[in-house]
Parts: sequence; C-alpha cells; structure tokens
Amino acid sequence: MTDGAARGLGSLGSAVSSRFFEPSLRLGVTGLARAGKTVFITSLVANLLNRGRMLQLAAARQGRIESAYLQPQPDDTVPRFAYEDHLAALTGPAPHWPDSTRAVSELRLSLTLRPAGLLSGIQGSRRLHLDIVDYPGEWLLDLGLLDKTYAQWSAEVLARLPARPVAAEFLQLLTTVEPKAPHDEPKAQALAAVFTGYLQAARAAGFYDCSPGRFLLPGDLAGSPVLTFAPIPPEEAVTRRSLWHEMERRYEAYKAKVVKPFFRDHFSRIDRQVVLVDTLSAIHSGPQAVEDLRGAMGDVLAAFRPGRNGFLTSLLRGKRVEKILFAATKADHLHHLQHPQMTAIIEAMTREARDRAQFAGAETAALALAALRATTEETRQHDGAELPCVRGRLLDSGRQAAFYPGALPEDPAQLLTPARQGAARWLEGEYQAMQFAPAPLNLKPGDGPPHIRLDRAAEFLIGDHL
Ligand SMILES: Nc1nc2c(ncn2[C@@H]2O[C@H](COP(=O)(O)OP(=O)(O)OP(=O)(O)O)[C@@H](O)[C@H]2O)c(=O)[nH]1
Ligand SMILES: [Mg+2]
Repeated sequence: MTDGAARGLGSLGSAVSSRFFEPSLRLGVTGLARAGKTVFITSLVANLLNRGRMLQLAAARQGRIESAYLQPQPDDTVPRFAYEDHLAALTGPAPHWPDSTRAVSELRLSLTLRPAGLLSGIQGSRRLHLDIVDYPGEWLLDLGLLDKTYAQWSAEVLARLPARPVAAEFLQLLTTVEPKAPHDEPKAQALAAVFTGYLQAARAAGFYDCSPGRFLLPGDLAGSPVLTFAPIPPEEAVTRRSLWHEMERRYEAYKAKVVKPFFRDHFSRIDRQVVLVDTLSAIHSGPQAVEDLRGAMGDVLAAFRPGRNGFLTSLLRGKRVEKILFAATKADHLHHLQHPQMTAIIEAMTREARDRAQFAGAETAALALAALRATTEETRQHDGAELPCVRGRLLDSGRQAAFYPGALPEDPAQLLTPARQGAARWLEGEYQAMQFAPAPLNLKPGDGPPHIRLDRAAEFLIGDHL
C-alpha cells in the first residue's frame, strides 16, 4: 500500500489530463443513521487492497487486479473519508466500532487491471478510479421537500404529530404561538430547538420520516437561520414581518441553500449506489419501525427516479444511477441458516421501491451482508431443540456470549403485513437485538477483514467495470 500511495502521488502532476483518459466510477454509499456506512466503506476498501477474502469478485478471483492503492480524491472541498482512522479502530489491538460520522466524505481507490480473455495478450493494463462517497440517507429524504410549499409541509408534519407521544412538548409549545404576530427571534429559536428535539426523539423511537434531514445532522450549519424554523399551522393573509412569513422564508432558504446544493454537487454525479439498511434493528423495535423503514426506503428511492421531480430531472439531464444495491447490514448477528430469511425480508421491504427504480432503468439487487464479521457460529441445545446461535464479545460488558435472536419467518409477509396493518407488537414472540464488539483479528498477509458477502456486493456494484 505504501508503494502504491507513493506511485499515486507521483502521478499527481498529470491529474488533470489523467482525469480525461482514465475512467472513474463514483460509488455512493448511503443509509439512515447507524445503518453501517462507515464500517462498510472501511471494510470494502481494506478488502479491495488485500483481496484474499474477495473470491466472489470475479476480477479478484481471476487475479486480474494487479494493484490497488489510495490516491488523493478529485474533489478538493469534500472531507476525505477517514479510512486509516476507521481501519485502526476496527482492526487495532483493542478493536472498537468507529465514531458516528455526520457529513459527506469521499475516498479515491485506484485499481490497475489486466484485461480479461483474448485481450489479455494484446492490451496492457488499465486503470480505474473508484470514488467512494459516504453520505447520510436522511439527506435524500429531503428531496420530498422540494415539491412542497412551507404551508403544505407544515400541514403534513403537523398531521402526524398528535399520534406521537414524543411530539407532546412541541405541540404544547405550538399552542402558545401566534403565527401572525411579528417575527421574534427567541421565539423562532425556541420553536426550532423543541422541533429538533422532537425529531431526535422520534428518530430514537424508531420513526424514520424525520426531515428536514439537516436538523438531525447540522454540521457547520448548526444555529444558522436555514436550520431555525419549524412547522406552524398554515396561515393566510400574513404580513411580511410575521413569524409565519419568516419561517416560510427560512424553509425556502433551506431548500435552495442546503437541499439543492447536495443534489447538485454530490448526488447528481453518482454512477452506482448502495443503500444500507439495518433491518434487524427495525425488526427488534417492532412493527411500527418496520413499516416506517419500508416507507423511508420508498422515499429514499424517489431520488432515483427523477422523472417525478422537475429540479432533479433538469439537473441530471438524462444521466442516471446505473445500479442500486439494497443491503441488509449486520448479518453476522444471525447464524447463516437464517440468512435466506433476512434476504427475503430486505427484498420484500424494498420491492416496491426496487420495481420503481427498475422502471427508471437502474438495475437493482438486494442481499444480506456483514461488512465486518464480529461473531462465530455455534449450535446450542435448548429444550431438546437445536438453536443456531452466534457467539461474540458483547459490546457493553466485554463478555463472550452465545446469542439466538429468535426465528425470522420464512415468509416475510408475516412481518410486513402486520407492520402495514399497524400492529403494536409482533404476535410470534420477540426478536432480540444484541450489540457485539468487533473481534480482535489476526489477519494473514493478503487477507482483508472478515466479512459476509461483501465480495458479492462488490461484484454487483463494480464487477462489470473490472
Ligand atoms: N456486528 C456488526 N455490527 C456492525 C456492522 N456494521 C456496523 N455495525 C454496527 O453498527 C454501528 C454503526 O455502524 P457505522 O458504520 O458507524 O454506521 P453509519 O451508517 O456510518 O452511522 P452514522 O455515521 O452514525 O450515520 C456500529 O457501531 C456497529 O455497532 C457489521 O458488519 N457487523
Ligand atoms: Mg458513518
């Protein structure tokens, strides 16, 4: 890798010209908070640098990847994905999960490839730059705001709130608000603060429809007027100096200065996309969370069929994401005997969304994976039956434990139908969630960190370009 990095720097002088001659492929990695984006990118890159565990990636299996190395990324103003820090966290002597990341970041991995088949004797090697972009899925959900006026958005959000206990404080505050009264900054700030608190509590309670997405992940916009608004009941005949009018103005500023730039600068350039989904956590949280997650996946996918959105259509001008992979993460929480059920659930959960994406010309697939395998499998006797368990080091206590999360149904409808019908609890028992710490690793030279089906994910996403 050090060699490679040096070579990469050596060619930096020709970066401008090489951009025209050496193809690059931009891979977007997204998912809602804690879905597993950072671990996925870190392990994918580590396993592309050391390809011993990537047998399902045809180019790796056939030995056609001559070298892989990190290079300076093409975008100077986007934070670099902190690959080395995250890898050190995961594979160091005291392995731990990397910190939460709250903004977009990027990493360039360059591959030198030998051509396949007949061409291999005639043509020399070629280079492919893989630009990996990590961005929060919450930002995609903001696309829906572009079609809505402030009055429409407020009405929709306010209609949802009475059914949610976590909204009580915000609803209470609203009763003291006079939309036609003159704008008052402390009042606006109080509204925004309590509304943000509601979004955070809703998120923690398993609701996924928590836009505006930047309220949860403000980054350096924290405290600025574009994030200091909240829904208040629609009003007519308001004056320019009213609270309502100022809220409306800020909502429009959020769309123009936060939402649109993200789609223009990042989203519109993506060629391939992986959407990571923490299905097991949603199942553990209950039917409401599963239904909400399914809805959010549909909304996330709306961004991939731009036909419906005028702004996006004109931005993309016919360019589209070519492949989209939906991956249920953390499959190492289940024994492999349960992986088919997990795959069936992610397939069913994203079916509608995927059908629409196919309609828009993108090829889609769904699978269950673990970017970093933290467990081993074992079978335990329980009441005369054999339970397929996984064993790992528990995150909170550090103790080793075997764990059986409950039987996932063969037919995903057994989960999705009650979820859709608004069931409060699962009828068939409980699904346990458990958090494992990453296991200490002793990697052989040439091997990346252990994973489950990361190589299949890579084959689907980039295999045709290798
Ligand atoms: N067992 C297991 N746990 C995982 C795996 N990937 C992620 N996790 C767990 O999920 C948590 C979140 O993973 P991240 O990769 O940080 O998720 P993220 O989507 O980048 O999260 P944010 O940056 O907070 O949005 C980790 O801290 C782990 O607890 C995996 O492959 N196996
Ligand atoms: Mg992250």
